[in-house]
Amino acid sequence: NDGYDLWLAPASSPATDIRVVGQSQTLDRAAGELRRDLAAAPLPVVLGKSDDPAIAALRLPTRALGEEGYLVRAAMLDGRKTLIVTGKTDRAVLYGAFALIRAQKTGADLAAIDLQSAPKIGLRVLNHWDNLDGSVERGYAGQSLWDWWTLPDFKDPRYTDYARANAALGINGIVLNNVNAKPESLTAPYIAKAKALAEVFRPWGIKVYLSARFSAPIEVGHLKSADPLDPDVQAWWKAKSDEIYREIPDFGGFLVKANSEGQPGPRDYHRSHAEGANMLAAAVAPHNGIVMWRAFVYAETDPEDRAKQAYTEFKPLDGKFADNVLVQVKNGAIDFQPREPFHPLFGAMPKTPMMLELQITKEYLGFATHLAYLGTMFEEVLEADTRAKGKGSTVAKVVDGSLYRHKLSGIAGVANVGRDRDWSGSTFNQANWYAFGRLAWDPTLSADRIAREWAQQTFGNDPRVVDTAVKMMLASREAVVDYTGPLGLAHLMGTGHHYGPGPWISDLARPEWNPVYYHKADRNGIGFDRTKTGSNAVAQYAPAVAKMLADPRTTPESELLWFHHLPWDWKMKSGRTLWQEMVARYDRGVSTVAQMQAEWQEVKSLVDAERWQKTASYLQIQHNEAKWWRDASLAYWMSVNGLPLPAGAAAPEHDLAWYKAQDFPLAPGHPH
Ligand code: BDP
Repeated sequence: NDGYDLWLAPASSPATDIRVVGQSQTLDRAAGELRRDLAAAPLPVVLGKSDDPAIAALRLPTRALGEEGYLVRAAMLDGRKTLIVTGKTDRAVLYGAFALIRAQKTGADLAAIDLQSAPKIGLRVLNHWDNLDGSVERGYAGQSLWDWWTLPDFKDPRYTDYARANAALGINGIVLNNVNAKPESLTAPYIAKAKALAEVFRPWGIKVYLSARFSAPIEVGHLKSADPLDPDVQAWWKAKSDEIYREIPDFGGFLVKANSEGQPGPRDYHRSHAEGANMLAAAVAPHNGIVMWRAFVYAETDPEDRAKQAYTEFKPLDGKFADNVLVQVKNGAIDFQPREPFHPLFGAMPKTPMMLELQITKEYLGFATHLAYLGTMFEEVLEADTRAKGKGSTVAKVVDGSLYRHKLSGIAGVANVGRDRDWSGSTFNQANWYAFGRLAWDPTLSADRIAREWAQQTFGNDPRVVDTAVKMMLASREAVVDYTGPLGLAHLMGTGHHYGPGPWISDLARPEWNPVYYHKADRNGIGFDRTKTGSNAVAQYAPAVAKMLADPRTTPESELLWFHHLPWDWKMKSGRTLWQEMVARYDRGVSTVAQMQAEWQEVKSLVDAERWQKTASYLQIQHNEAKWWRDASLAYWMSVNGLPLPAGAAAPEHDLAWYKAQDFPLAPGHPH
């Protein structure tokens, strides 16, 4: 088993009595999925839209389901007990079909089944950071899935399998190209390629979107400027949007990275992000398109603390964005670190729909090889309480639009797929794509439950395998936090590739690119003071949160050094000093990986050889590298604090100079 099937493993003896009422490509696809993946069922299955006369006559309670919600339940049809899969639209029926398959694969009794679910978030989107040259920025699963060379003429069957895998989770949008966008993606030949992909995806309920380069009017349109207030520029974007919609009538809209890490944007013309976004929004509005405008900026507005910059720039723009704009915000204020506190913009812009951007690809969590299940990390941010409107104002409620009653709501995941046979570079990485999709549909699902249902669909229902996989998954992300940066430390990795330890790095051009800027360790202590005596970033949070974070004794220890600079002998809740606790966490990280290895060994005879062996080899790599992280980090901290290791702790294998000399010249997914 090479993992190609993902969560779509075909049934060995599939159900045959499956009937569609009504007619559409999507309904046909839904029936096809059931005929392939649903194992022999005790009841016949009928699928169709709720307004089809045959189904309407059953008077099922479908009214509250909205456009995309489904209902799966047994009813008497033509005198036979029948499983009905229905919803208002054919998309909803498709989601119902996948839900039925999932329920069966995870052990539900079909005779008693009663499923009813509607997505809480409207836009459930994958962001591909795929380049036109076939590489994928921060991609660790091979080349881009999109073969730009043979598109639009050849539609690789893999595109269809990709759409199926996404539709099974309820993902309904795909941004095709990197946020660091090339202007060529907006030219006619590339629009034709996007159109070909849109045609594959459409029956699966998936829209395509494009990342737009803000300066395209200059590069593609040969205008002198890209100033959003310039009528010629506005006219160019309007014409360009009309051109795209002529080819792709259900085109979703644009994603934009502007004035960030060298990308052009409205600030180049002294215009605000809102003015930039609104110009694009006006161009797509007549076609019901939207703009997802990223808040990942760290201009020199506030060089003292990068974590404050997006808030400083965007918060004053609340209320200034057009109705069809969403501001897309990363989960944390720096950049997809193994752990970050939730971004202070969540809850802080009540008049603006806020889209959450999560990274599924593991740029900072060990690329493809390290096992790190991100369901727990996604859950942590979604459950975080912004306190913006009192207790229970979770990030999930900001994102799903319920807290401030927005019509538009969205969530984005930076995809981890490529042309590897197993799509995601490792079996367990597939779980991160799965978890993103499931949480996008329902952000209140638990990471534990998602891990379990993924494992059941991936490895089959043997509880020994499922329990083991789930146990490994639930411990895995915390292990990465422990061995790379415990207690709220972050951004300690090597330059450029972001792989491996580099806490000593201090020579990069911009201060906020250097690990030393983030940990601020010296002889006396460690950590970034973000309280009143420091950058006062805590003041960007709602008062109740700010108050809690202002005091190291009420700050969660997992975020301690993110918010506070503390002496090495600071007393922790465990009774240990800060330094002792740090060492203990590094050790715990390494030993958790060893534990995962031992657990995986136990199920060797129960998992197919190919997937077992690849996972075992990757766990070995992870163990070696966890040790590398631990040893290099401790060697460095000791060179700074001059403290001995606590009794019983193993000395680093090499001296600091050795770790500093480790070179890492070639890394996948690193832009050259
Ligand atoms: C960082 C990546 C960089 C991306 C950037 C972004 O290192 O490659 O371009 O995020 O999100 O995490 O724009």
